[in-house]
Amino acid sequence: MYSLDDTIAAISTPVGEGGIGIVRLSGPEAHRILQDIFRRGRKRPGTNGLQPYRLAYGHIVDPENNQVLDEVLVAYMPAPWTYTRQDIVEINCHGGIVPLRRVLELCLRRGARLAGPGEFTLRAFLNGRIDLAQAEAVLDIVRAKTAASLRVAVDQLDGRLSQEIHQIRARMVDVLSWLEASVDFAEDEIPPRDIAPDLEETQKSLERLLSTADQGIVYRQGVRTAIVGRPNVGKSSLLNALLRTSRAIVTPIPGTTRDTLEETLNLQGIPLVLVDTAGITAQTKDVVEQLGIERSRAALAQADLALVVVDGSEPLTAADHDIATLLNNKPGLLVINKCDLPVVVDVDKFLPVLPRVYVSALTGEGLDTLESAIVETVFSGQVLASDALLVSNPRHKDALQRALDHLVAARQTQARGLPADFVAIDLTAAANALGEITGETLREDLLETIFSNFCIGK
Ligand SMILES: Nc1nc2c(ncn2[C@@H]2O[C@H](COP(=O)(O)OP(=O)(O)O)[C@@H](O)[C@H]2O)c(=O)[nH]1
Ligand SMILES: [Mg+2]
Repeated sequence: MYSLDDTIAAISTPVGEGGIGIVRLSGPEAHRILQDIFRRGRKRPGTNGLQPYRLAYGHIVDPENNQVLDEVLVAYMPAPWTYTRQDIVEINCHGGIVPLRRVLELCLRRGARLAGPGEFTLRAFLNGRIDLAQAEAVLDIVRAKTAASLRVAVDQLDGRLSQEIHQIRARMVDVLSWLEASVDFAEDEIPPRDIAPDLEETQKSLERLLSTADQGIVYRQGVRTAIVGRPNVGKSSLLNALLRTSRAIVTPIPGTTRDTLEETLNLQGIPLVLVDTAGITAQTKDVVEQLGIERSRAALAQADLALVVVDGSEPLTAADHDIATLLNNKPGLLVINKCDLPVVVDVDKFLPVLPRVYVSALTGEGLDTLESAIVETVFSGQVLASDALLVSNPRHKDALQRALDHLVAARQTQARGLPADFVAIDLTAAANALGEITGETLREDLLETIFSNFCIGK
């Protein structure tokens, strides 16, 4: 898959009907293939007079039977100033499935190979235009759910994270080269150096980056939030109130919601994936409702956060307590709904103890407080400045954590006065872990997993 010598082709726009759709080619044969299939008006066959980086109008024609496949605009972008640093051709077709497929098939018949998932971006990485963290940012930009998620991803594509990682790693490598010299040469041959401050400051830098990861990951991945509670407490009403739409069906009849329902809410930049669930009760004989309850339990198990809704106008019931036991230490908020009515519920009896918020899904009272309470819980009370560099990818967090562990080990080894080669072993491991983030330390299996998440054509 990682050969750079063949020419790859793919439909780079989403499949479906649209104004335009783009077939993209990258590789040494891209221009020749374009020459085979492009007609620039009747008098000027082929790509004659085609200017690089300019759109040109014409038709895609099958040279075997002279059949016109589509009326197009094409751009020819010669290496190295392109996305992949190879020759790139983009063919802007009409955005229907059939014209795009036929143009793509023609490119394949003329010698291109269908691109694998993310292969254009992979080539950009392998040709050194972007590093691994930047390649991952491309996918994050495509998938960004809120302006805040987009900001974090654009920062990463810009290389802010990579630079920081690169600097920390360069300092480690610098210490390493001194350590290795001190093993190889006699004491009077190399200048003495106290590496303790280097190690200490490197540790601080790693810890600082790591401390941003939880917030960054929230912006990138969102927070799955299950709205749970017994029937008729107002779960669906709460979902609608938070979304400010009437997305879920609300009735006074218990058991209205039979299936889980998902909607994403932008909560101060956090993509909050709200999951409305069927009311959990022990007694129902209705098969459909019973299945719904199974799904509710599953939704709760998969959620990052639970909004446990109780009816403030009624005493707690056995079903409320059942739900409490399902929580299982999951972060949660106790939402006391219907506070427009006289509050009679005794929430002190609700265990575990959760932060409480009084709301009325009917009047909207308390919704602001609920939203702030959610942000507070998600970020454990500490929100970083909006321009802070955030680590947003769990893979990066994991690599940073391993780098930190090895670095701490290196410091301990050094503090115990063990020989330089022992310190060097730990420090090498730390530098390697860090290098995995940018791809400076290359692992083939990593490339597989990262790029398999991309769509074809990216
Ligand atoms: N007074 C009052 N009634 C509410 C409130 N929220 C929901 N309800 C009513 O409670 C009933 C059940 O609401 P629903 O959202 O379907 O509850 P669910 O079964 O938990 O999803 C409906 O008649 C709603 O109009 C509220 O805040 N105040
Ligand atoms: Mg409901």
